[in-house]
Formats: sequence, structure tokens, C-alpha cells
Amino acid sequence: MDYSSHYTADTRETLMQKVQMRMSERRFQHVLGVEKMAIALAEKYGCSPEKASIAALTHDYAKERPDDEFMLVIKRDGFDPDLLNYGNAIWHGLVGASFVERELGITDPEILNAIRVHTTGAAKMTLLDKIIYVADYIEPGRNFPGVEDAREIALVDLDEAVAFETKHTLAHLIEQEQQIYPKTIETYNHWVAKK
Ligand code: DGI
Ligand code: FE
Ligand code: FE
Repeated sequence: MDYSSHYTADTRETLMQKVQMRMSERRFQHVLGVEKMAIALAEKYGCSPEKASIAALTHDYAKERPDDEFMLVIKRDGFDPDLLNYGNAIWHGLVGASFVERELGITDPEILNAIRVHTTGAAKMTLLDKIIYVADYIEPGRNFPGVEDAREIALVDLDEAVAFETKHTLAHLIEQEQQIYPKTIETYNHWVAKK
């Protein structure tokens, strides 16, 4: 189904309910915050607000799935087996898009890609990819040192906001001695590192 071409208040409501059933109230409020931010960024930067809404509402759809469901899909659907060395943080977007497609009937490749790259970013990102990546980081419910700077930058220059988020997320992961997924490094090399 191509949701975005007939996106009415009713379609949105139905989608919201399907998402809400799959997560805690707290996470659902995060999703609504991302949607609000994503629509504002879409209007500012000239992207489809309908696509921004759908991608935002579904970006964390699979976040509360058990690990074994992800591992089954990774093995069954031809994902890179190296993914098995990571966990929910990496799987819920990259693999989660498969659940969104199958269970919610969302087939729009732009929306599915924005879901896939929302955690790690990518070297090449579409406008919608950037909007979801940044909206996820600065939605009104986020509260961490630097979020105010990120919000200000996002209102001025979306690419700068992608760079800011990428730099700070990677620094945080390294500080915590977390595993870095190669795609996260690619994002850093493209958007942050001096050439
Ligand atoms: O799902 P959210 O919490 O709304 O946000 P997210 O999908 O952007 O990030 C989920 C977590 O993934 C967040 O704590 C940052 C982390 N993350 C991002 N890149 C990497 C990563 N974690 C690991 N281990 N490696 C990465 O490369
Ligand atoms: Fe996420
Ligand atoms: Fe999120």
C-alpha cells in the first residue's frame, strides 16, 4: 500500500494505533515528538510532510521486539551475517524496516530507507533520511547536554545538524566503549571528518 498518496487523518490515526500497540507509552510519546519535529523540518526544507509523518511514526516500530525475532529475519532474509554480532540498537531500524513493510504494509522505498538508516546515518542520505535522523535526536522530549545546540543548528542547516549529531553520538559511544557498527563510521567519515 502506498500510504502517503492517500494520507488522511484517518490513515494516520490507524497507523498511530498500530504503532502504539507495539511499545511502551514512554516510547510512543517519543515517536509523537519525532513526528512533530519531522513535519516541522519537512515544511522548512521542502520535503513531503506526509512521508515525514509516516517515517517518524514507524521509525522505532520494531524497537521492543525480542532479539530472537531479529536474528531469525537476519538469517532468513539475506542480511549481512555480521549483523548478528550487534544488538537491538542496530537492528531495530536496519532490520526493523522489514517488519514495518510486512506488518504495516508500507512499501514506499523512501520511507523504508529513512527507517533503515535512522540510527547509524549513512554517507549518502536523502532529505527524508536526514530529517528522520535529526528529528529523532532533537524531538521535544530529548534532554541531554548539547540538545539545545543541535536544535538551533537544525533550524539553520540540516547538513550541519547531521554532522553535529554524528560527531556527538560517536564520541558518546566511544566514551562508553560500545561497539561501533561500520555504517556509523562511514557516516562519520562522510559528514564529520576533514578531507
Ligand atoms: O531508537 P532511539 O533511542 O530513539 O534512537 P536511535 O535509533 O538513534 O539510537 C539507538 C541507540 O543506538 C542510541 O543509544 C545510539 C546507539 N547507536 C548509534 N550508532 C551505534 C549505536 N550503538 C552501537 N553499539 N553502535 C553504533 O554504531
Ligand atoms: Fe531508533
Ligand atoms: Fe527514535
